[in-house]
Amino acid sequence: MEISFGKPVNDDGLPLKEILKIALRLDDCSRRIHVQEPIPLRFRRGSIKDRFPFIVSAGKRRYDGNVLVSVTPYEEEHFKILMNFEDQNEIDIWNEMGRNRSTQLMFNHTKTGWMMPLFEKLNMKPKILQNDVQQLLDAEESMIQVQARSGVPRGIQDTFHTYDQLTTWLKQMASTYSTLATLQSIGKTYENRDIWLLKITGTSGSNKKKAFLDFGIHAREWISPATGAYMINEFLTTYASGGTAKEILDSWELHFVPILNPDGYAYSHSNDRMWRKNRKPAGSGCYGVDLNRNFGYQFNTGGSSSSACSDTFHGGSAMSENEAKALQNYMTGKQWNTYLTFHSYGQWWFTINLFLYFLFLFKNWGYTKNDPPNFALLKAKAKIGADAIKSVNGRSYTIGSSAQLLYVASGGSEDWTRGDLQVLYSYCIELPPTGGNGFIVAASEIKKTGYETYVGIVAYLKGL
Ligand code: 0X9
Ligand code: ZN
Repeated sequence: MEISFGKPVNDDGLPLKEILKIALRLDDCSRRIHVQEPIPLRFRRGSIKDRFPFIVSAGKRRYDGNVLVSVTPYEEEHFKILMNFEDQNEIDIWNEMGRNRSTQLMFNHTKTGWMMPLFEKLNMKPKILQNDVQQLLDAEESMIQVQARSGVPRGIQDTFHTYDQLTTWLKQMASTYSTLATLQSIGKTYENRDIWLLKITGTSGSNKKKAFLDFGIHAREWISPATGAYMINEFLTTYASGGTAKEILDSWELHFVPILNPDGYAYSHSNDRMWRKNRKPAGSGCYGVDLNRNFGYQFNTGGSSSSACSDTFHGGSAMSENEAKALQNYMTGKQWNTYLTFHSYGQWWFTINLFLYFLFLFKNWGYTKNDPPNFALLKAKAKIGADAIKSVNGRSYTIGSSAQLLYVASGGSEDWTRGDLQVLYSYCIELPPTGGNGFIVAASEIKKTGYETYVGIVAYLKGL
């Protein structure tokens, strides 16, 4: 990598050389495993609001003047720069990074003066996609408000609902369809919310297979719980008329957790639309553990952070979080035929990443030729689902291991269900879109994504 160091370009007058030193921390090539020392305070960037969001919790956090930028990392240093910027809360990485793939980042426009030239110098092809993320959030908020005021009774598929609304709806569904559905709380969050599990199965059939499906492990990925609710609704309301729902429910028990991260989800509605983690105090005045880095298989072996303020903070120890423990308590000791965890965004159907440990041993960061065990079989089963999804609206999913396709990330739930619970068909599905406005999607997406995903999952289950 050749970089020429020019005059100071950032708004604090730090020379580019200094910025790069902080960004790269090349001596700390294991940053995603252990961050040895905290970043010195004087190098920490962002406003007080950025660093201590709890101080301004009275209103919703605003993203005025935040730009959404795409960059394309293609070598190890690029990933390190992005991950270190994220650790220092300089940027918010919206979707997973992948070599030679465009990654979307959000940061305050006051940083564009040094950030954009830096990315240019590194040939990462920076491009501003949105000048003001707050405008997207305002549009989303007014869409929800308009629907709330319209007086038209809103179905579960018409808008994005809060945790409380979804709770009420789940209770109603469990009572309306009491022969098919059972609602239970599988644990309490730090803020004492219930983690709901709705078990759905038909009134006929025996020796049923078991599927576990969870949604909303990451708070801001709103299309995920909405898709979960769509599927629950579809199965329950169409069972009586026979056909697909009956065929599936008479041979399967479907165990749905529609919101695996209730505190984070509630917070993303009330305080900060861009919140990702849960809400347990994490230390250093920061909140939240990335639940998808907290699971206990190959915990903390790459792609997660030990910094409490990071969006990928893995937590104090494996399975330290109530949400992960709730899943563990419920799932352990039962025989599962498949585990599916739904995120957004990117249109990926990820298999497990069980070879991460070897990546760690050989410091072969991010990429490997090794395949997870049974890779061909896993991809073949995923393809049945992905093909069915595509048949509905033409949207394609890419199938493969996320560490091979994109970048390492350890402590994910699907690696744990495969590694610890031996659930062979464990997958992580990243719902639409592929890019665009990322987490901020139109309410009409709920029906579109919901239906195609329902069709895909039905086909996938039939194929198992
Ligand atoms: O980074 C994640 O946790 C997931 N992507 S997201 O943008 N929704 O946050 C991908 C997880 C893939 N699975 C594992 N790496 N285990
Ligand atoms: Zn996610």
